[in-house]
Amino acid sequence: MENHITQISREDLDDLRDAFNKIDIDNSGYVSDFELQELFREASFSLPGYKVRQIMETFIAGDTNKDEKISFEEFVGVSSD
Ligand SMILES: [Ca+2]
Ligand SMILES: [Ca+2]
Repeated sequence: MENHITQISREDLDDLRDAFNKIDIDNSGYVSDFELQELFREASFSLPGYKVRQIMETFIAGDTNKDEKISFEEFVGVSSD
């Protein structure tokens, strides 16, 4: 688990960092509730409801330290499954 992040290539990590920064609207370094809701609102235009719920559940499960926000490390864990 500690080494999780190093198994991802440098390029993938840059892509993930870009994606994370887009979701992290207020640049707090965490994706919090309202930012996730914003993401899912946008996703629901192009994805069916069950798919959006699936992603939401993945994100909620990815909050491994249960502080109700997703750090970049947690985001990488979710995205590389
Ligand atoms: Ca944020
Ligand atoms: Ca967390």
